[in-house]
Amino acid sequence: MRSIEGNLIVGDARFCVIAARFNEAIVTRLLDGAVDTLRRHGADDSQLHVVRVPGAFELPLAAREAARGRQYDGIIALGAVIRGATPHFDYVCAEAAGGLGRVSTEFGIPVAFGLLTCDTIEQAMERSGTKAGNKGVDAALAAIEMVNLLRQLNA
Ligand code: INI
Repeated sequence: MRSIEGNLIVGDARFCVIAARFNEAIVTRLLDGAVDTLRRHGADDSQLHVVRVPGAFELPLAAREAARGRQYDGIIALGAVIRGATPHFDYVCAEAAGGLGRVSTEFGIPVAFGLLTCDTIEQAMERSGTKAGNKGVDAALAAIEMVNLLRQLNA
């Protein structure tokens, strides 16, 4: 049996990190985690572009344009959607998740889903660098692994 999996070495891969500005205090922690992870796995600053968008709803369009240009090997989408008193949360989450998934499959490029979808700010804090880890770190690791997996699958 041959097992194929991506390693966690950045090598010459280029990454676009797209981060929402909404819930800035949380997203900054995700962004710091993602950038730190990419650097620790070998990326230098010439291999990293950070793009800011207003909110999670805008992540798919920015990801689509980043993918269309073919200058990146992987995309990491970061944001935090926190439930309020209306159904707004559900619309933003559905658009972001569905849209990012479609960009990934349509363009054949890894788009890591670093979007927190939480009921409370406390849950978001826990998942952005405190007791439940950092979803930005996880997303960056997933992107590196998938870039390397695709390189093997397409070799
Ligand atoms: N955007 C977020 O990233 N997180 C949220 O929690 C959020 N809420 O709750 O409203 C949010 N809304 C803004 C949305 O993503 C768009 O930027 C806005 O609707 C303009 O298109």
